[in-house]
Amino acid sequence: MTEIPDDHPRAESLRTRHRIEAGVEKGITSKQGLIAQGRGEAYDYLLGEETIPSADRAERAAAARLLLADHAVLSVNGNVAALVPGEMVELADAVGADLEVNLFNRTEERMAAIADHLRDHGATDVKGLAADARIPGLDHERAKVDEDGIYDADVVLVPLEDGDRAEALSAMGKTEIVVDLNPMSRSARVAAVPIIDNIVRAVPNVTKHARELQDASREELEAIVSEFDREAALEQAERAIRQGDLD
Ligand code: PTJ
Repeated sequence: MTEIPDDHPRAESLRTRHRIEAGVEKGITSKQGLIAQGRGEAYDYLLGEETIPSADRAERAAAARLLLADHAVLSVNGNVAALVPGEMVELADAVGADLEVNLFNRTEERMAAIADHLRDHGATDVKGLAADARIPGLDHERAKVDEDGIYDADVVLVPLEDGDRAEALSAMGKTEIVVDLNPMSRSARVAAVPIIDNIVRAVPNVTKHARELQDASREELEAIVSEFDREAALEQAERAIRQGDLD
């Protein structure tokens, strides 16, 4: 693998690509995950590869929402496991959430490889392998969830999937926090808190906000959640993408 010099203008983006490639080689990420990353990269390029102010507000609202949850679950797919395994474990610890593997291209081998990978990064309990409950109204593999995990959760973090699971979870009455660089994706559009940012920046920033809010009262957390304007967040991201200058 070619060494990427730190002063390369696209160093971060190239390193992220390599992490996805390594995920495919390890049997963690699906080949479709390479395509998904390419799609995400294009939006990120137009966003200036930075966390725009509306995304930072969404990340703070997400931290508050996770801290308020009775039972929060962070869903992990093959791209998330390749890009931010340790960061997801840290976020789960910071907000007292469970981690659950949930795959579109589900195989027992990939499920086990991702669970092991998360444990190698410090996770103690990884859900998703029991698959003893189903999300109603979905007829593909993403419907398979753990009864004491996503099925029971009141708040679910759903990163990187443009799909119908987000709609089905919302129909179950769950509060969804979505991380997706595409503000027009269906998942971002149904989310209570859509985070339009690269997952590699978003997850550590949600954790940072959660640590800052650790001692905040319920009222303060509720105020942060209710002041967050999801429509404005989607609109501001779309405007940044459409009008961004490419200097
Ligand atoms: O691991 P599996 O089997 O569950 O499959 C996972 C993928 C990602 C392959 C599957 O969910 C998929 O095909 O997703 P889509 O439909 O391509 O949607 C992925 C969404 O995530 C797109 O809207 C991308 O813009 C967005 N995205 C891709 N990379 C990133 C991202 N958003 C944030 N950060 C990224 N790094």
